[in-house]
Amino acid sequence: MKKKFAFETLAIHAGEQPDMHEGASGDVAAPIHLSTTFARHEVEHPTGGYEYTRSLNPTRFALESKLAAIENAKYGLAFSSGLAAETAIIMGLLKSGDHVIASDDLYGGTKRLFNRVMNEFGITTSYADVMDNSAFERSITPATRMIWVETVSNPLLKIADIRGLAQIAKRNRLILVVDNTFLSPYFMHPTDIGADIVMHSATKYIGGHSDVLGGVVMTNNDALYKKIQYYQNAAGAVMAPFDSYIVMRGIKTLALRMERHAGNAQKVAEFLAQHNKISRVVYPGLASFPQRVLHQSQASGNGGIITFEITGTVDDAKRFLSRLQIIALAESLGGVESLVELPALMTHSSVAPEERAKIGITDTLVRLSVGIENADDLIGDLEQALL
Ligand code: P1T
Repeated sequence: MKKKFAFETLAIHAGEQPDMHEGASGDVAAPIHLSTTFARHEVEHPTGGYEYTRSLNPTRFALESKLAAIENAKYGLAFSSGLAAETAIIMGLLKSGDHVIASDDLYGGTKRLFNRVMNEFGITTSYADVMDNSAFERSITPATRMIWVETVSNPLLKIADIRGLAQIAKRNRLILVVDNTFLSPYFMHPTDIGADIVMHSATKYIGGHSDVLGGVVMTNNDALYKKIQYYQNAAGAVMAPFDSYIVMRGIKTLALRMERHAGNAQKVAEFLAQHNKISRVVYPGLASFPQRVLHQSQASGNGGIITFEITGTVDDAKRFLSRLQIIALAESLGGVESLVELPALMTHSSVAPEERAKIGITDTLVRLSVGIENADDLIGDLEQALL
């Protein structure tokens, strides 16, 4: 499909135009091809290029085409989880002895993958303050091959300067990888402003309904794509056909959902900012957000995640969380339903306590994923739990 169409149109149509050939059924929604293998007339000629679902599956390929279109990129790849996508990028592109510089504030599972798994294979990682580009530059060694950042970061919502980091990456021949899970392709295209690779946990906004696990990778670079695709087939953590269909279905409403997530989050953040039991609110849509200018220079919206500090002790924070009635106390984010969690004891518990303290993940820091329910109902729920 041509790239001239707007995001909303591509999200619905890219990758799945109805098959109108004589004898075809003309499905408007792409069919789910569950077959693991594909018959051929002759040994050397697979029908339509399909051989075996791990290598290529029509439903996954439809999703991968849609992903490329909505990122304005050349290629898309779909994996069985966000961490499977991360593993494919790292293992597909790096080798033992290579070094990665990652931002200090990352999803706990990503840090665990770098520190406890990749480290065992000889791929080492050092961490730099994502708000200081020169810290990345200072960390470069002769072995450095990759820079890895999240925009917006999990859970402290720090903004990585993608254009600045892209220049550093280019000067030093490094691959810049951006995990854009928190904004989704609707609010930002890192590949348009210099990222070599963008990845997402599709389990979050892209899927959008907390009912499918997935990870996606988009790039414009032919060589990087070929290596990651080779690894996808060789190691095998592909997204299943049924899951590919569910993710495609989620993408069709991504624009609508992201508008509502951000609109609700703005109202909830403003409510929290004036509440006397909340000492600090971090949300890119608030005037108090320290990196507002940088954020606005590279993204078109603020997303649906808010982090805030409850006054008092960790027990006060726990009491608040267990009093909520609509907002579920659960890990994950980006679904239609609001979710809340305590990063220090939940999503980031695998990060060492002294490291958490250093980057600012306190025991009373709460992360709220604002869903698309009625904003006043959400504010009412927070208000009664804060009493
Ligand atoms: O859970 P999975 O689909 O494997 O994705 C991992 C991942 C990668 N990147 C970011 C920014 C993420 O937030 C995640 C997963 N995060 C959570 C489960 C969470 O509650 O933060």
